[in-house]
Amino acid sequence: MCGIVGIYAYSAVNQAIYDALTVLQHRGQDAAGIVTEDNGKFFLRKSNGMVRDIFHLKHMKYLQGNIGIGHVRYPTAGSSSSAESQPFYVNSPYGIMLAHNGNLTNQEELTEEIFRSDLRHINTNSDSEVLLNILAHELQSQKQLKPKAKHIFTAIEKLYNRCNGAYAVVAMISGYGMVAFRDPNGIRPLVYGKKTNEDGKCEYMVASESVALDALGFDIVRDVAAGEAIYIDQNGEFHSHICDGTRQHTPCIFEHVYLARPDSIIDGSSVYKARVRMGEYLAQKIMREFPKHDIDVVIPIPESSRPCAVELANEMGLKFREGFVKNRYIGRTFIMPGQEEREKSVKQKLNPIGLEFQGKNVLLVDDSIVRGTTCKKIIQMARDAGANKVYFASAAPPVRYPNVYGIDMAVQSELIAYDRNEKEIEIEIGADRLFYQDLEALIQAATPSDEYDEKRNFDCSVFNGEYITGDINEIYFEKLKASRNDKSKQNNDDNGSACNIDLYGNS
Ligand code: PIN
Repeated sequence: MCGIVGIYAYSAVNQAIYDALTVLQHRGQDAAGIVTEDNGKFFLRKSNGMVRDIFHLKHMKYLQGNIGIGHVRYPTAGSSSSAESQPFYVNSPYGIMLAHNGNLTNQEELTEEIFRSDLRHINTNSDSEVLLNILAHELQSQKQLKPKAKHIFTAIEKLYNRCNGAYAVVAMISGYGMVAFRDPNGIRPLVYGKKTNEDGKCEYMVASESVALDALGFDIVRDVAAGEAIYIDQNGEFHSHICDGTRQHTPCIFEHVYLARPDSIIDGSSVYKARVRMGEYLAQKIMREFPKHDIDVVIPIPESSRPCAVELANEMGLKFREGFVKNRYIGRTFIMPGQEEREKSVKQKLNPIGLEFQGKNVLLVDDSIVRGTTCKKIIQMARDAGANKVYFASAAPPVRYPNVYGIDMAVQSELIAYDRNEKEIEIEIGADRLFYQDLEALIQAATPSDEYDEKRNFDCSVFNGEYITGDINEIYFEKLKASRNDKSKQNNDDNGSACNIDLYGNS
């Protein structure tokens, strides 16, 4: 999972992109980068770490120009080495910089193809470098010294024919403006907006989540459609084109479960509202399955489960209490590479308030259960704090399949729900009783109110194993396993070259 942003303005964009990246920081805390363009030159600063630690005053001064893109990363494919932080650069044609959120599912074939047919060399394990080189090749094959919107859209059409998987992309073409596009299934989110500056000129912003546009004072225009590309040319003219309108729009439902900020609206659906509804539906299920329950109090596991837990308590007529305090200065455990790091940080991250647990039957609510290691520890924490019975509710259904569309979750064997039924999971995590949301209810929760009677399509592959791109098979899973288990990540990290990059030498 990553966050991307692009801004086309008429004054310096460095601060605005920095600010947008801090708003998108929850989408990745592993690395960040900003590139701006001024007078045909790119200015790049990227490194491992949090946004606030990477960009110092000297870097900000260096990032000159009125157009720029930015990226926050959690690694999905390849390693977490800083050499693979984004944006990526290719010098031909024109000079292109690209930032990407998602995952190409045919990266290996494409890397081979790029080398053999396009005579291009890929120097990292990153699928974003592959994507950039395909874009570059398809632009080059238009053979235009001065490309127009139609040439850019044709290149993206060809890219869609070659690239499978999930990708929300923002790119800058030196001297020719900014491009953004979303994969034909629109799996990863992308939204754009505009604002009029003091001189009456229209400035544009594109980002992974609408909250970044809100924070920067841009009016949201709409989500980029599945298979659509938008292009703001060198004169500030806006162009858009559906480059592939043939496929089903299936946005990732996990954005609503946990990834996105609650104050974002994705494809017309409020993330906050979806989480509230998850609480409502989960409460109804608990009341159906456990009519004579003895729950005293509902306690959220902060942060993302809170709207769900509040509504769940409300619907069941139960007390809602804050039983855990979260140390907000520690990163999200889910997006921390390495099991050891994740486990260690649970204790440092959450501390129980004893009096909310002593002698009570508590219902803990979390957004999801993935590996189950964190929730097992939290249940034990509740018992140690004096709880009588500990019930557990997950706002999402059991996660049984790996994510191949840009969320670096876990390999299948590391998922607690892999080859376990709900009773076995309940025993494994040590809960007195476990409740999971039904998938139908989750889909309904994430469907915007005005489409409430229709069925919206989502990518629910982690819950139902249905991969919309149609190219996922056992061989793919085997390769994923090799690249994704914690051990191989550790090796990759160790081998990653240290690399703080300022494109023109200003380290
Ligand atoms: C909470 C995010 N959320 C917490 C991610 C833990 C699964 N985990 C998914 C629960 S927050 S486990 O948004 O960072 O606050 O099931 O793998 O143990």
